[in-house]
Amino acid sequence: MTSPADLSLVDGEPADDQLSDDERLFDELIANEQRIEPRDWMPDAYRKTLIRQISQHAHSEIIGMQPEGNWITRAPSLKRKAILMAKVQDEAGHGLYLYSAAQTLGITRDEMMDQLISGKAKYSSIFNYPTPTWADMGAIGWLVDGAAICNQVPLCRASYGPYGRAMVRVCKEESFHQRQGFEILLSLMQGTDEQKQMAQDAVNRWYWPSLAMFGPPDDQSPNSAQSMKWKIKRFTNDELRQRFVGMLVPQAEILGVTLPDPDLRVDEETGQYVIGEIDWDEFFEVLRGNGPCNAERLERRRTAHEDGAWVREAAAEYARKQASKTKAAA
Ligand code: BYC
Repeated sequence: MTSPADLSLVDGEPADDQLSDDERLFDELIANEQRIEPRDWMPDAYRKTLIRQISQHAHSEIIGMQPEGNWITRAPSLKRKAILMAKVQDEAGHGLYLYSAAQTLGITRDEMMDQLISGKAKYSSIFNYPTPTWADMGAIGWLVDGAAICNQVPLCRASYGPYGRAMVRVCKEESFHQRQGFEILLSLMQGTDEQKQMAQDAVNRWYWPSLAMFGPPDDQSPNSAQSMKWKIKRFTNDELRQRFVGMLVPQAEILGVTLPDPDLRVDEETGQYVIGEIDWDEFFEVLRGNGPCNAERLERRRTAHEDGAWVREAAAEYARKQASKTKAAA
């Protein structure tokens, strides 16, 4: 039998007079561009979506340290080494803010770490590609951090307070990262023919994966519509991808590199860039764990986690002793 509650469902949403006070307040805060804070009531699905997105984002930062970490010992000068080390440390910091933001939603750091090292959690597809040359450091900074900025600047306005606030600092640092990548490529493009070729080759390898980084096309993005209603996401995956290409084209001209898309053109009617076909089969294969470096990245993370066990034990023991000293003094 159909209940009165079912009858009042319009497009799957309860009628206004059936919302609880909590739900009404939540909806009002979202509608008025105000922030949801950790102690506020929120729908379970909102909480779950945020835990999913923020923890995946944190994992991406942590796994994302590896492709560049690969070049710290081989950077071409002391200055380049110092800059690269600072950048990789920034990524670690981003991971930590984001794990802390996710913890405010009720998941523990240990649970998130287990999800990552057991291979259950997703992290950005982009970090499953190799970095065989120094020019990859330039291409990652320019393309991957560039894509990250495009995606993350709107996240500074995410409706969940701790996530939006974490993004403000992250974005400032990402913009330094993007410039350092651009500058590496610019130096190579002003160098020998071999260096120019190395830069172009890195751009050729990172360009398409960086476009795929924005996520599946809108008609295959199951989470976008709801996340936009909740004002977690402010733009769709395709909108951000489009914006990114628009940002790259003039920069590629300054660099003197070619974007490896023969179909790239501006649509005269809309003024928008039209891009060639992204290889979505490759993207979904990487998500299934079958990218060129998925196994290596997870194995490295697992080893680092095991090697760090003594630090966690020592910190926990220290905290335990401090707590018992404080208790004894009270
Ligand atoms: N890779 O419905 P959709 C950095 C998944 S690190 C893997 O569109 P949503 C940096 C998606 O999770 C910055 N998985 O999802 C670090 C979903 O699966 P589940 C990384 C992807 O959430 C070091 C399914 O596909 N940035 O900058 O609405 C060095 C369907 O997708 C990907 C972030 O994490 C992908 N690329 O939108 C240098 C940004 N794309 O969970 C640089 C924060 C999609 O349903 N995240 N999937 O099983 C977001 O903005 C959104 O989560 C996404 C996806 C746009 C990525």
